[in-house]
Amino acid sequence: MTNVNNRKDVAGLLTRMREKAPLIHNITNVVVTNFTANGLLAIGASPVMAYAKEEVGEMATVADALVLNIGTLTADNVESMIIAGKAANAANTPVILDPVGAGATSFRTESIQRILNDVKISLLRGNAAEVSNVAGMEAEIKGVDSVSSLEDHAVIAVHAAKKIGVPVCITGERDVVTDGQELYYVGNGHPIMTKVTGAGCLLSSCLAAFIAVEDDIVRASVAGLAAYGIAAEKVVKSNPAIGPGSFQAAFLDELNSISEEDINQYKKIEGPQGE
Ligand code: ATP
Ligand code: TZP
Ligand code: MG
Ligand code: MG
Repeated sequence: MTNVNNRKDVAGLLTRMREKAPLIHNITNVVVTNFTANGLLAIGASPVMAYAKEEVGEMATVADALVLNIGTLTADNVESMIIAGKAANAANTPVILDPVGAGATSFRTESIQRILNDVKISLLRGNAAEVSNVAGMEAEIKGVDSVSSLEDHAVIAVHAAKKIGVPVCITGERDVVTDGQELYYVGNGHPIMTKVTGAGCLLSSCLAAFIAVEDDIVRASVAGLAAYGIAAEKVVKSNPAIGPGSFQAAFLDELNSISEEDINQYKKIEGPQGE
């Protein structure tokens, strides 16, 4: 596999993404719609939100990546996601799935399974509990004292990737990405990101932008995670007392200005090839 720790490989993907300014079709939740569109613009991609059954197939076909996010799911949206996902599959457009709140209600759990049955996804990105639910691992992880330890995240991610048959990214204090064989950790980021709703949803859409220009899903995800986390770190470094409201605005500014040099200097990536 390509050495993702190679400076040019990881940082260079940011430039490649910006040169293409990939069109990212989002079927996402009502909480994060504006933040997601602005964040994609800031990092250098082109956002579009389209939900109607009458148009999602066409939109997914012309898009460079499709993001399915179940945060505020409706029965209509599930149908739209499946139509869009099938069209994306037919057009070889990568599909990124963010299973927000999977397991919280049976509607979410069942809808995710319907989507996975009908649509071939390229990356599943969520928190540890969501990924465990999607992979049907809740019973298996029940007796475990804590499912939040970093080791647990790696075990859950590998198990889920093997079970679902697609690369998986679990985020948190340290992010994990795996295709079920190789596993990478990305340590960039800052706890203040948990105080901004949509930090995870926007991340999924930003990862879609990187995946739109790189077929190696794990490598694209590692690059996107590092860029995203470093942008947050830079905000706090320049204003250590910043609160969530100002952080949200400053984070968009930093996504806009983050450079290859920043990634080379600050990336915290651990993987099979070492750092
Ligand atoms: P949740 O529903 O658990 O809030 P989420 O979908 O919002 O999940 P997160 O896991 O919060 O997604 O990840 C969003 C971003 O925040 C990622 O870039 C991740 O690295 C970063 N992040 C989350 N928690 C921390 C933390 N404690 N320290 C550093 N970075 C973090
Ligand atoms: N409720 C439904 S979707 C949503 C909330 C609060 C946003 C979730 O965003 P994230 O990125 O998973 O924190
Ligand atoms: Mg969050
Ligand atoms: Mg989330």
